[in-house]
Amino acid sequence: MVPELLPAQIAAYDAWKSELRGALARYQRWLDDCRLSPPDVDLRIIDCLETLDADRLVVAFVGEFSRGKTELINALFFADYRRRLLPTEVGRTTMCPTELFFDAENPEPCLRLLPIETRLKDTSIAEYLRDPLAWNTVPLDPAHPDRMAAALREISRVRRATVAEARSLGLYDPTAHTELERRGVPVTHVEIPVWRHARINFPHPLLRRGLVILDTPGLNAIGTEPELTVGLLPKAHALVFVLGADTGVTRSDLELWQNHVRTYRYRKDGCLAVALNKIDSLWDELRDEDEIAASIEQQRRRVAQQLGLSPGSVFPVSGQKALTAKIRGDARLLHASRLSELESHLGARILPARHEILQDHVARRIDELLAESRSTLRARMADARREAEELRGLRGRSSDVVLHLMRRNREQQAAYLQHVQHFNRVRRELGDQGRTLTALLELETIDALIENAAAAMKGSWTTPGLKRAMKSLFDAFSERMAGAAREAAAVERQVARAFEDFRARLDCELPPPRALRVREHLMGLQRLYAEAEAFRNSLLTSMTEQSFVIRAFFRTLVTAARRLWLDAHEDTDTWLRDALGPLVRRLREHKADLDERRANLQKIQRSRESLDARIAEREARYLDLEARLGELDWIHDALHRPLPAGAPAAPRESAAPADRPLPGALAG
Ligand SMILES: Nc1nc2c(ncn2[C@@H]2O[C@H](COP(=O)(O)OP(=O)(O)OP(=O)(O)O)[C@@H](O)[C@H]2O)c(=O)[nH]1
Ligand SMILES: [Mg+2]
Repeated sequence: MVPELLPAQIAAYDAWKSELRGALARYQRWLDDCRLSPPDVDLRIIDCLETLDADRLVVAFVGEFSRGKTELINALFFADYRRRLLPTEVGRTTMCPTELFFDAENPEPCLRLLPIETRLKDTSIAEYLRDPLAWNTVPLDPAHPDRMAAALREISRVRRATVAEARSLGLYDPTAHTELERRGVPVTHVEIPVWRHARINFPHPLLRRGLVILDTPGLNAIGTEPELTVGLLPKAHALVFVLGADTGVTRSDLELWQNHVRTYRYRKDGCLAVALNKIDSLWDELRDEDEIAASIEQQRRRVAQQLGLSPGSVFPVSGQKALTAKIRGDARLLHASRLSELESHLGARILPARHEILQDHVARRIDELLAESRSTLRARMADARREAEELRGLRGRSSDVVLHLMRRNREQQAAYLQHVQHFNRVRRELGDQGRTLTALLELETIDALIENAAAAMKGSWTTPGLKRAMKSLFDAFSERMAGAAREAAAVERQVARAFEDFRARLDCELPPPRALRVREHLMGLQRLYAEAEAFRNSLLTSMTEQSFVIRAFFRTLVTAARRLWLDAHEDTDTWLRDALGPLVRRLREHKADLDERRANLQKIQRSRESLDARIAEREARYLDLEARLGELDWIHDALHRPLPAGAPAAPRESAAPADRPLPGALAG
């Protein structure tokens, strides 16, 4: 069997995610053992575990029709079925955007198809996802690839429609018929796709590991389905733009590149590759290998120049020969197909980037918790040490000293009551400022803005009018979110001051306050805005039914912006609820420590024998806490571990102390 590069790398990435899951589970146990898991901490860990489970690696294929996108997908990912799984043919084949994935919660293999007529309704594809009845479902049988391939032919289905119907669906392109009309041939009917969107769910090993493949139809159809340009393509972690070596860069290839692909280059978390497919069309038995290689190289340079890229981003390949080679186990043909160059580029670019993003997301959120756990433990250690020292000082001293310590304890208890009063004041002030902040993020005000914009759009059927309405809506969004970000910064400063104050009052370590994420949401909104901008500009060149497209696009964008708003509101609410949590918890521990010390002093006053036992118990507690602190380092390291090299799965760096018994029970 010929080696499979990308699958091995995806497996290594998946193994790394399992390790991360293990470290999180271990932290959960650690928190339970130390009686240190307030509900919001548990929620945050669960949220990180969900992020890991939901993590997908989305690879999208874009290009004009018949360049070989689907054939490349067959060769890169599904050659193990030993046949052509997805339909490919001369001419237009993939008639609607097609997603391939595995959903562990609904594991029944099936093909689900959304009828094209749904374009007439005001419902987005994202909303249709929640409505299973809107889709036609065809069961699939992965045990019989032949039957499965036959069922998947449905993706290519087309039907005849009147021009009026095509127009109402936003699928009529008058430029396609100018020639006929010029000759006086009336166009009454056109061919349209039967389906608007296809979702293929089946348990292929790669899809099980979180790979999602997005195949798109060619012929600029991509511009007529706004959910592709706003929803699906920007979410892809890798975008493969497919060209044909037999056709070179045609005008329509260039249009597609300029309108929908080019901007993807500037994304720091994405990988863009250009596949110059069908290089076998340049193979020629009358020429020697060097000559063929030189002409492929020449084509590659020309393509790179036309797209304004370096030649290194263009990958000459033959999807069809690669598929044949993999099916037949022909290593020479596979080598000649040059598939592995494209594969290793994708693997080397997407997986480390994905690793970094996920690690950043999970590790950063858990690092905040780890910092809090660490400072809680250090504060507990300081308490234990302070008491042990105090008690050691009692050895051989008169009972006056005990009385003196008890007096001091009383003073500290009185000071504690003052701390609590001060804390309540701080909490009230934060509550007031927090309400101002959440009011700025209220969804109702956003919905009112949306309604106004929708009314303005209904009133203006011209494309510039629609575009203006969209722009002013997004300007209003950004302005409001920027106001919220300013307010958030003020609230954060208030909390930081309170922490500083309590650090001095209690003479103890406190974690740094957690960060509020409104600025991130503002950035998310700005990204959405930039996508809208690019989309508006791209429409200047396209001749499809513009108002239809813009309205659909508007719906998609508005849904995304509302989601962002909702997230910002929810995040802020959660943050406000627990911003002072570390202070409450420290105050509680401080009080418990004072009470325990008073009880100890009373016992010692009654019987001096208990003194040594107390001291020993405090010292043991200190050592126990120290061991637990060490465990946090292991958890931290596991969360920050680099991505293991590709296959074969890298050996584990160090044995997890999970195998070691935990230190003895601790009274928290
Ligand atoms: N010679 C040659 N033909 C290829 C190659 N890759 C694909 N083809 C053929 O080109 C035709 C189109 O391939 P598809 O994979 O259907 O192309 P597509 O880009 O998915 O096209 P649409 O689905 O219509 O957008 C089919 O007949 C394929 O067999 C290749 O590397 N070499
Ligand atoms: Mg196709």
